[in-house]
Amino acid sequence: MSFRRPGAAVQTAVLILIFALPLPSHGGVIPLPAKVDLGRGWFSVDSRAIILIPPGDHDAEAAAHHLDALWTRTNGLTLPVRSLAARAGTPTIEFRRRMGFGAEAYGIVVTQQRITVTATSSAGLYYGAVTLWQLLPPGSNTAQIPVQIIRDAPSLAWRGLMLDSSRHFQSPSFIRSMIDWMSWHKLNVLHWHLTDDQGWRLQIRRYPRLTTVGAWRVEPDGSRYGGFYTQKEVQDIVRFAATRHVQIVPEIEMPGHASAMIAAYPHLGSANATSSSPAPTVSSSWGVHSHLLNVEPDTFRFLKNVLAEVMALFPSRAIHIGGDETVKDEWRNSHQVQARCLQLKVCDPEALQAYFTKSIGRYAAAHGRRIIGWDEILQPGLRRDAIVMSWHGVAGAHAAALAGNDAILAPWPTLYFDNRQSLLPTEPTGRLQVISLEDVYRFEPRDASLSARQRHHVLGIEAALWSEHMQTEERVQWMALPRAAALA
Ligand code: TNX
Repeated sequence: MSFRRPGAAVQTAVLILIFALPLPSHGGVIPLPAKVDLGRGWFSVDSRAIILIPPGDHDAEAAAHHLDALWTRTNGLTLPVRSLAARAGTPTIEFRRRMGFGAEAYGIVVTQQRITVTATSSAGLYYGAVTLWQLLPPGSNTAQIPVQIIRDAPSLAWRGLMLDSSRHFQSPSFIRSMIDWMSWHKLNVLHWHLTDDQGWRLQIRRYPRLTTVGAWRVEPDGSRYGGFYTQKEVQDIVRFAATRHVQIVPEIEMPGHASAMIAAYPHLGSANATSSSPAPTVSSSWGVHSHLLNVEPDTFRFLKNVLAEVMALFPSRAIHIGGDETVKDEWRNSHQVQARCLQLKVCDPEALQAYFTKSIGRYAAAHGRRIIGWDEILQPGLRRDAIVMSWHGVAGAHAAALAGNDAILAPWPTLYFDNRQSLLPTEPTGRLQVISLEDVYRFEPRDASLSARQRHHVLGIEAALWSEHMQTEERVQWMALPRAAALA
């Protein structure tokens, strides 16, 4: 698939936002650092400056080269990266490692002679570099950064964006560019929605039909639409994301939103074997579909084999198993499912979903992972290590926190970036509701009604790019920015 890198457009969006918003003395950094103390005077950056790193510190070296690459791109400024101090009087930008900073925290001290970026972790050094990049106004290769002291650490650990690659497919190079600009905003989780009714997008070696069949649909005009990521492509993306301190959390939807999986392997479905309704195909329409996986031991074996390959590809501790919008009619009407429920003594369809979640959760835990699901998984008996992603507003997250489960706020409509941003005619077609930049910026993730301990269970926030109405990569980017900056 041919593809034009959207780098320039994103960069422009980031820069317009940084320099056009009349915010207080933040130095142009998004997100606003936790603490900025401005002093007097300036550090002049020009081509005589050097970047100094501790000898043999690969994380500092990576952060330094990243800063250099960004300044080269936006300012035409390329500085030497060295591990030996230069002659007295050489303007120096130093990366330094020191204990005592939090997991993603860093400090920057700007004096007239020297800039020092200090952190304990690799992510902290990286975020220090990103902040420093943004402190220099773009466009010129000689510029001044005000004397100041910055102390920064994120207030939430999970700062996510969800990308739906099922309804529409995006190229690996687009995914990489998205990871890049996410990291410039210090967003750190890409939740990758890889399977749904309209397409299965991840190569699974053991079950090739998932992609030979499940990745392709016939559109209403008769054309074939689809695509998938090979394991090699995924490995490359995961490796790239690690260099940007972005964790990729894969989502494999079950037991609903599974038409593509069932189209590829019909024995996984629950449609009544004797019914005249045809087996599901990979869907070419939107909305909630009725097809559910069945609850046979064979189906769980299949899912576990799939998850084994997923876990081998994605080091993320959290694995998303969907769980949303499971209309239970097929389960109620299927002889096979009913027979199995009698054996299991779980005949209430809601309880059957809880059984489903429990089986998969146990498997994930046995492999050192924890499941995440949409808030429908919050049912009696949910494992304590399961994470609840609240999309029915924030209620699901609060219920989860009260129950002692970790939770993520991903509420419709505010963090649903498939909603349009304005009523301007330049807005794409799609959802009618308007969620503006300001609406997103004003979203308040802290709920005063939760106790400190309950609040501790709210890991963070996530915005969703559901792609039914985002046919192209440019459209995904349009819908994501600048609202992702407000999210950050
Ligand atoms: C609901 S939110 C869904 C998605 C759709 C989205 C927008 C959620 C967990 N499920 O399948 O894409 O609405 O239409």
